[in-house]
Amino acid sequence: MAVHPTLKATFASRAETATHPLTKYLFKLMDLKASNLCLSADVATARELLYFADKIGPYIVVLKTHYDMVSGWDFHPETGTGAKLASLARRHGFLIFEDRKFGDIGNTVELQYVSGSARIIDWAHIVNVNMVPGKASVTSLANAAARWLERYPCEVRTSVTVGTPTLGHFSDDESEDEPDAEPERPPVKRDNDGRKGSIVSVTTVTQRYESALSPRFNKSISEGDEVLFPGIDEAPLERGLLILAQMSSEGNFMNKEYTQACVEAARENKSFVMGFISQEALNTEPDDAFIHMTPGCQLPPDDEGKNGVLKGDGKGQQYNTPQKIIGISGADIAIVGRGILKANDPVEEAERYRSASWKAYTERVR
Ligand code: 5BU
Repeated sequence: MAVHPTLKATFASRAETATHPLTKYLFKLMDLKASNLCLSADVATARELLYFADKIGPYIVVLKTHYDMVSGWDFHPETGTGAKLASLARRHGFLIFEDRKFGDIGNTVELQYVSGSARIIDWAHIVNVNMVPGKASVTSLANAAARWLERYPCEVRTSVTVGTPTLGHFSDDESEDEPDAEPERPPVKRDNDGRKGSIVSVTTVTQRYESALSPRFNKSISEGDEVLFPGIDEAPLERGLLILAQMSSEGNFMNKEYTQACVEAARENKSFVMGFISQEALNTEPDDAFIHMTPGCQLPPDDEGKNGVLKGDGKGQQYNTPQKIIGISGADIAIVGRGILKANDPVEEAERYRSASWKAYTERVR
């Protein structure tokens, strides 16, 4: 079979032709940072997650999270863990990919994506879907992201209070909608003639529009706001999806038909789907320009056996080298977790993985 043109194209040229704004941005980032490495930040605490995001940030283009394995995750939309990660992402130039593997009916995945405590869509540029429930899970996530983006310039915040009104409820002063403002004295309502009236109980629904410049959108954490990597702009607001087309685990049930259905769903939703989590490149039609990220990646300690298959983790995970994943199977980004996190010097190891993955890419496109 003829080699697909994306396998020989540089990341810079793929940035030029990409139609998805986030894919375009990611290819630019890869070219600029000379990195096609994703850190899978599978750590137990939010403190470690932020530590690794900061230390390894300069070497990667994507930081992959599993927010539900992290204890101490702070869900505060403005100052919490997601907001802090988003700030580090801007500072070091990487995208956040929450490996949530949504896998339910459309209505449920939409809600899991945009609401709940985590509000994943607010801080994760990229998420992925396990397409077992069918194509509707993809279109529903796409619709949810489109609605989120439409509302982005002005978010309506609704607060409902039930009970005895406070002084603020009778005030004309707009600033009274400070949520935490304490009443100075007990509420007393006066009739038109100035006599004291009875204290009433009311339900108040307050809606206010919050500007896109609000800290909710992660722009107010000042310590992380400086851009350290020259030439990197703010990431576009558009969100992106990766379809889980193939898995790295031994004996998984994702067969050829399933993988092909994933490719079809991607082609049908190009404005939202950036590409795949897969074990090989899946671009086959001339128009296909999807990005591929591959987990199950480790390097032998001494760089030997580059093309060989490595020992698994004893829990079903199988590993291949960056050379095999990028150079032979045609993926674009290697996803590495424990290979970096468990090393004696994770920063040095991240550089070793970056360098090996980049070398495999440059040799592929040569
Ligand atoms: P490791 O420590 O490099 O084995 O971590 C791999 C990560 O990638 C981990 O977070 C997995 O949940 C994730 N992963 C995977 O290993 N294989 C897959 O097919 C998919 C995700 Br999809």
